[in-house]
Amino acid sequence: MTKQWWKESVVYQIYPRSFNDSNGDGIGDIQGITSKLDYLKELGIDVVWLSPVYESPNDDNGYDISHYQKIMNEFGTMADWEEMLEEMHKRDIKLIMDLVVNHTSDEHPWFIESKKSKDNPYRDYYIWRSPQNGHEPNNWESVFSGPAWEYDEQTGEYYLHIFSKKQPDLNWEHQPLREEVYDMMKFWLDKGIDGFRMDVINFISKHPELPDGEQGPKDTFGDGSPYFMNGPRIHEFLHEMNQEVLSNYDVMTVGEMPGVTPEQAIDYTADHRDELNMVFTFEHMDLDSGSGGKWDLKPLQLTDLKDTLAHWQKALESQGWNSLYWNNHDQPRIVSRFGDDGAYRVESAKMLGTCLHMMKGTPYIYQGEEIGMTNVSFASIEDYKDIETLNMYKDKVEEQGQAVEEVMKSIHVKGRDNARTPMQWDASEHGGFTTGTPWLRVNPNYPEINAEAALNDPQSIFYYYQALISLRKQYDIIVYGSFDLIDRDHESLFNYVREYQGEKLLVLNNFTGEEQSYQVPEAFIGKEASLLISNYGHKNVVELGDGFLQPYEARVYKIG
Ligand code: TEU
Ligand code: CA
Repeated sequence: MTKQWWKESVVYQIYPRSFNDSNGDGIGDIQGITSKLDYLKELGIDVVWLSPVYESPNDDNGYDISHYQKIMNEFGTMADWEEMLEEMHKRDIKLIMDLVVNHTSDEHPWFIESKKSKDNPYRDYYIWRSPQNGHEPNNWESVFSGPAWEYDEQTGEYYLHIFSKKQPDLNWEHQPLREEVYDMMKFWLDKGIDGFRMDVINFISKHPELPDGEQGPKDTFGDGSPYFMNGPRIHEFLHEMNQEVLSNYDVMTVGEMPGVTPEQAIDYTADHRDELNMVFTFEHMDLDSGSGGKWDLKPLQLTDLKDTLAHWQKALESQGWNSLYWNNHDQPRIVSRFGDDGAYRVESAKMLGTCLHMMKGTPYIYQGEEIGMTNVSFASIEDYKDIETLNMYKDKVEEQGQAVEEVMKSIHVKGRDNARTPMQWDASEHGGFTTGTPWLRVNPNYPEINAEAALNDPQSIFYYYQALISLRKQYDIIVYGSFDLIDRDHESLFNYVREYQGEKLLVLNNFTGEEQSYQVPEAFIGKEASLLISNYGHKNVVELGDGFLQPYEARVYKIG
């Protein structure tokens, strides 16, 4: 088996619409990415995960694809894409593309054909059902509010859309559809890409009867997720994809899997399963949501975060592989969410980076995380663009009559546009992202928080992330060492130990703005330790003993 290079890699996610605009139309583009590859090389990342750049009407900013093998006009041309890939590979940066095959856009030619008639050859590429008592075939809710079914007058049937009504779900039970997906994957792999991130890939197998979900007496909809996540043929489909396509290339794959558990993740990622290399879990991203879902705000309990991440570390310690992330284009900015985007923004961003990057698994950095970009709080819903947010606002404020202030508070804390405000390159207008009018307003803190300022500050979060990445290259214990949580009950510290071939790491993270005392584990007391990294710049060699951590302080000691 070829070396599993993705176990030693650090991945950087680019959301192309918001990364860098090269032609002044206010929309990020591929040439804009190519012009920033030296910046990424300086950071030290190994792989870029590029969110979708395929043709799309942008109902969900490219996650609604109308042609899988054409580049979206706003982003540039196939020649631009080929040049970007060549320039990445010249810099020894690999590229994984976003594979969105649970659904297409309703403007995809397959769907345009499928809805023409019940006996159209493409009918079974999608999931159509007859009305039930004149209503939707079941009680499922869309992730983007409202029913998960849309009625089509022409053929008198409903089609399923777990996401927006412009994102009809593909029918993976239909083998010709699966073959078309595999051909498309080979098209991109034969162009030289190095793998795929797979969008909600554990949704492609649904319960064949599509039964009603559990519905409380006050609920408008039922919970369909047990029937559209991790369905009965999911492993068969992923193994078929692996055998038909992936196993013929030296690539990495990561499956985005809402609702997946660590135990299920073993079946998706263990080597002998020949399915995927790793998965994105959502468990740690749901810990600050109440029973009403993501918009129902709940303070994070650090012990919950420790239990969740430690569970994933232990479950996949000897089989399968973890992906490690705090941020992506769907999640609010971590320094605002689990850190402090005020007085301790820099310290807490560095601490959060330490806590994640010293764990076992492949770390993912989302654009702007490396300079400590924060959430945004636009006053008016008019300033927000994300379909998930706009649909929720319409549903809660306009249809349910909820208070605007309350709904706007949830949007400020959890809205996906927090991650999609344009990358802040410098202190010039619009943060140097565009010379035009940005498609989404830039965070007003760009004069203080931007890449140029970071590159000119030796103490910046950028150089701290650069150091974390280079430590992973230097010490196999970080990549391959065991993981053991310590001080589990401590409400403020997230401390853990790594061990490998006689070496040990002691990783200390203060998740609060107060000074905290800590006790050194038995095995470390009195031992001479080198300080690999600290966000308060301490001295290098110490004799370990109990001590104190400053607000949001992180330290990594190595013994042996
Ligand atoms: O996200 C899947 C998904 O479930 C997310 O929508 C997540 O639950 C929600 O955004 C949390 O707020 C993937 C893509 O990452 C997302 O951008 C797409 O909108 C979605 O699938 C549909 O393709
Ligand atoms: Ca542009």
